[in-house]
Amino acid sequence: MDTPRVTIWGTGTPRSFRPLWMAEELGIRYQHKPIGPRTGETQTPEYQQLNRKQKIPFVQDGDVKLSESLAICRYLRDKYPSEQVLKPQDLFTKAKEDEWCCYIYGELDETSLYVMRRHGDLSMIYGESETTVNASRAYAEKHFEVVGQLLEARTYLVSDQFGLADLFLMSCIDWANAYQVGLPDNLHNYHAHIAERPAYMRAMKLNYPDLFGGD
Ligand SMILES: N[C@@H](CCC(=O)N[C@@H](CS)C(=O)NCC(=O)O)C(=O)O
Repeated sequence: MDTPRVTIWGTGTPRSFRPLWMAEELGIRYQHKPIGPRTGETQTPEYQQLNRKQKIPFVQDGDVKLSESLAICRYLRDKYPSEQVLKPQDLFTKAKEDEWCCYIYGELDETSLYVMRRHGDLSMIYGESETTVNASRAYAEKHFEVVGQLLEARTYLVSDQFGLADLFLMSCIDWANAYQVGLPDNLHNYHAHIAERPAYMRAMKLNYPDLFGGD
């Protein structure tokens, strides 16, 4: 079989999980390069040629080279659409999806969970601060409440189909569970329902092989 056109770099983090899950949902043929953060693999001259930011995830599709998990997932979804994943068609649905993705990425990922990571797990680099970790946990809980309230009346975040915003929220719920962030009950139910998707489990095994016996 010929080499797949799409290559996805990255493993082991909620950010690297997202493109893998999206690719699995869409049924794309791709090559996975499971390089991890802070292993030296993002600092090699070859990788820096691809991504000056020295970060994962990263995707190459022919001439297209992309970093940023949200940009990558949206690109893959739009380039290789599948009935498995919502592809908003009208301006309103596009705007609502954008709103939820920005909120989840900005408030849950970057402002809360990653700050907890920086001053918890990565405190040898960024400095230890229990105060910051606790304040970020409280901030995350406040914003998970908002999402939980919306999901009391619906199955998916946008429209009536699994989509990009759900994929991002799911990755943040996994992350929150690992960090003992308190979540509303209905978010646990939402998570359990979506986690039944076969593509989610395939991507989990690829991204967190150590949790699944290395297969
Ligand atoms: N905003 C980026 C964040 C990417 C990012 O920070 N990746 C981390 C792992 S979660 C990384 O590659 N760190 C490597 C390093 O800092 O050496 C995204 O969503 O893709």
